[in-house]
Amino acid sequence: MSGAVRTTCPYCGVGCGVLATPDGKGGLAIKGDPDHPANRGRLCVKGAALGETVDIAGRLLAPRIGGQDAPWGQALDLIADRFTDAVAQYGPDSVALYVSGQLLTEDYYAANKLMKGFIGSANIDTNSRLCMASSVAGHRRAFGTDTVPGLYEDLEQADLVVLTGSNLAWCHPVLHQRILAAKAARPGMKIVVIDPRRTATCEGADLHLAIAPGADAHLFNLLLCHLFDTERTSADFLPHVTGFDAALTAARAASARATGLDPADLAAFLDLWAGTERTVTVYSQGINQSDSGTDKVNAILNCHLATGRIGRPGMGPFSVTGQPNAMGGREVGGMANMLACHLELENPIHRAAVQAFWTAPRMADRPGLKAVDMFRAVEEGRIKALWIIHTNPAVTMPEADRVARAIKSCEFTVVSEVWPHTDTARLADVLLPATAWGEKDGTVTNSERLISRQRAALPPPGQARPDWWAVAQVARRMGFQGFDWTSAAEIFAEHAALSGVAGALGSDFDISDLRGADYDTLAPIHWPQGPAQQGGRFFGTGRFHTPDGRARMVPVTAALPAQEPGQMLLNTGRIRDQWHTMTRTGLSPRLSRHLAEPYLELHPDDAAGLGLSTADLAQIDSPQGRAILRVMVSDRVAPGHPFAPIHWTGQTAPSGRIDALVAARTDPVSGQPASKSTPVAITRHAAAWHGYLLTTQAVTPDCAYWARARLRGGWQIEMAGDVTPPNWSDWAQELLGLGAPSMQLGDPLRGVHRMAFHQGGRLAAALFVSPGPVLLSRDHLAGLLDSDDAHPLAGRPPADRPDPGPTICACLNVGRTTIMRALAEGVDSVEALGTCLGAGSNCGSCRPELAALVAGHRQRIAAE
Ligand SMILES: Nc1nc2c(c(=O)[nH]1)N[C@H]1C(S)=C(S)[C@@H](COP(=O)(O)OP(=O)(O)OC[C@H]3O[C@@H](n4cnc5c(=O)[nH]c(N)nc54)[C@H](O)[C@@H]3O)O[C@H]1N2
Ligand SMILES: Nc1nc2c(c(=O)[nH]1)N[C@H]1C(S)=C(S)[C@@H](COP(=O)(O)OP(=O)(O)OC[C@H]3O[C@@H](n4cnc5c(=O)[nH]c(N)nc54)[C@H](O)[C@@H]3O)O[C@H]1N2
Ligand code: SF4
Ligand SMILES: [Mo]
Repeated sequence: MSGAVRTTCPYCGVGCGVLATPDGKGGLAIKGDPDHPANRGRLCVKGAALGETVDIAGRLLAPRIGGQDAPWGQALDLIADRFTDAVAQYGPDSVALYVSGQLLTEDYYAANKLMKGFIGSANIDTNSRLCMASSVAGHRRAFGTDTVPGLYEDLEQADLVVLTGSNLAWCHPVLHQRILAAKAARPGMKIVVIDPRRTATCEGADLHLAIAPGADAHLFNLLLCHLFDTERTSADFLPHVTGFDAALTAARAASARATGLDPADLAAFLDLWAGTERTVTVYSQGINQSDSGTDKVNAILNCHLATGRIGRPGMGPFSVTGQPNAMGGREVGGMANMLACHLELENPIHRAAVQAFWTAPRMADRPGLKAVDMFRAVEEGRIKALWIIHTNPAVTMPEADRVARAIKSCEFTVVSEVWPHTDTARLADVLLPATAWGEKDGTVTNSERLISRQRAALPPPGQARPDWWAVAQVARRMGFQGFDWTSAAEIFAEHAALSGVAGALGSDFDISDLRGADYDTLAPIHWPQGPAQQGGRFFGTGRFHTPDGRARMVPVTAALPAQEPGQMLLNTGRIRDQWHTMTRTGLSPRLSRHLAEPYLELHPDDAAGLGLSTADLAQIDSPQGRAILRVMVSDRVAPGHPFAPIHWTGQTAPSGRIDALVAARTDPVSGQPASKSTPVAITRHAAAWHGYLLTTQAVTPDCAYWARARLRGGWQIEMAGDVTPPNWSDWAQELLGLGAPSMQLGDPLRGVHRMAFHQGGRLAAALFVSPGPVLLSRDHLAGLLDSDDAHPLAGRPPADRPDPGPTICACLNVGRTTIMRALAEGVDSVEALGTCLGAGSNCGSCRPELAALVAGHRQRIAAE
């Protein structure tokens, strides 16, 4: 492929290599990089759709002060003045940076250096606090350092892969596909999924343990006892470990009943784990996002340490990172309780070394505010100037309404963004336009410590500048030396050099061999790359970064989330085709088809008790706030433990903002919020009317509930209101700014109205209103804007064009009904569906869902 730029996907921590080829018109053709070790050419549906997200229409293209475009110089001077004034008047701790695991390492390095070495406060925290903090804290307690010991190939070499609190099939799809491919090649390999929900990851697994919410420490403590009782602990490795007896004593208090598991399943799991030397335990947010997340991490690490299953091929604990550069952020020390290069903020020798390297005037010498505390300090007026870079906390922080109010009330807020209208950007005093993926240069580190380059394939639009550049400019204007870099390459070289200083002090993070590497051509490479070690695994030899060189087992008192009898605990998480607040994936029509509306997945028993059915609207209340969500009744969730995705915002569905409900309850060690178990009350939201609107313009209706999703040719908006407008045609005309409807149909007495609006012979809008949920096929309606259907108000497809049903395969646009029809006609495997329909044959992200449909069909046939 000529002209292809070799770069890295900006979404999840798998860190897939991407070949991006400019089409000369501002667009990019996207392919997986066959030479990248993380993905070998594969991409999931989000990565494959990257080309649909690079359009610059609507981008923030110039700095704005108070909503008005302003020159960069003026914006930077203002920021430097306000930060300098606050520090002079109220001290260094009166300012704060809130940054992101999506920053490139170079951006992150610059921000951390400014704050910790020059402003002299550690008030820099990151959305990784909501994400990886419990893993980081657990690693540090056990290993003395925040180190992921293993490599992705361990997941392929293992005989047992345990996935707990991880929906890998949707959240790390390419890594999940690598595991499934390894199992297909070696069917003896076993996969166990531990999750209160039956997720897509359970397809292809040998065992699903639908654990009681929050009971993982009980389970892993039971496992530790079982390992001891069956003499599976490692006599060779235990001399490298301290704390075994105390950990075992604490583990004895664990309760099998608390896990909620069937005793036979529990026993099968304990025996399988105990009897399989090559075991990898993968975990993510179902473990981390808990008010005892750090303990849960250590309960897992304890089992691997007790058996010595760590740092050798095919075995080890494996915390998968969520964001593309969550790991890079940990390397630069971008959290409020870290220094740089895995050095410790509280260690005077470490501080002095970094200070000397930076020639820093004023080093922070104690931890700064962690995310939740930081926004509390903002609320209380203790933070006078706040700079938010590459994250959307008004949506994604727990107690999001409160956080949004706090940001709004802050005396001076800067937001670095690519869009001007995100929920957070709207609250800023100064907006700085950042270059986006596709336009910027730097490095990211994935979950297996693999450093890859992101390379620009497109020119920066307007006045957009890299995030590191804005930080360096502000630093210089504050009078600081050491920020005169002219490229990301120079920052990387400085970071690599500092890591050599750290390595000499015993840090595991040493990439000093890369100091002189050719940045432009740098191929993906595992850290460490220093005199002590080049790549590979950690801890296999039993040497750890603790004072005595031994790993520490931690006594864990297993807890359960607080819950009143009968109270529902709301679980939250991700869906397959959207990334966080959808500011990028939401631009792609095909990514918007899989699940186009915020929803509440509710067990049939709960739904029956509440009198709710699929497609109804539910109101969810917690002491923090309220949401209204579409009900999806499903036995994939457990009774009392409904699930809602996190992706909707004030821009896409104002009443679907899940973090408005979530309490800022945090883990005492890591400060990470518990986002998976919020006590809530659920009731029916009895709307007076429901509507479905197709429109070529992104209009904003004024009603109790709406949710907007991108379609080919425009948008769809689901709506519901408490007050019925006196005249629907007038209502629609006002909302759409269009003339009279070109077609009308309906039964006004029954509250059913349908109307279409044409412009230049094309359908410009169509509205469907009914007193209850609009039960017409979305997959038919959603295609109308893009079609020449002469009867758009019929609400069903013409006889010669069968309705495809809800989208399953977003790449080739294959719907559920089409798939079910093929199954009925005798197609009987995922592979065969790929051959005859194309479904699942491109990125493969939908293969778990296809497998579920095939399995369901086989069961029905067997039962007949
Ligand atoms: N499609 C997509 N992929 C993404 C992202 C995205 O936004 N969209 N974001 C990325 C980021 S930043 C992150 S951090 C990762 C997150 O990746 P994951 O951690 O895999 O994703 P989540 O959906 O947050 O939660 C994982 C699972 O934890 C389960 N869970 C809840 N409570 C418990 C419990 O008590 N015990 C156990 N064992 N499980 C529990 C939930 O039911 C859920 O299925 O995904 C990354 N990848
Ligand atoms: N209830 C609940 N809440 C959660 C979670 C959960 O599971 N449940 N998960 C938590 C986790 S793990 C995470 S990681 C967070 C994620 O939460 P956030 O980080 O807040 O979500 P994003 O949508 O990724 O925000 C990134 C922002 O950066 C902007 N952006 C894109 N590119 C650039 C760029 O190059 N430069 C700059 N300056 N800006 C850019 C995007 O437009 C977007 O507004 O959410 C957390 N919140
Ligand atoms: S698995 Fe998908 S989202 Fe994650 S890095 Fe690869 S292509 Fe990007
Ligand atoms: Mo995350």
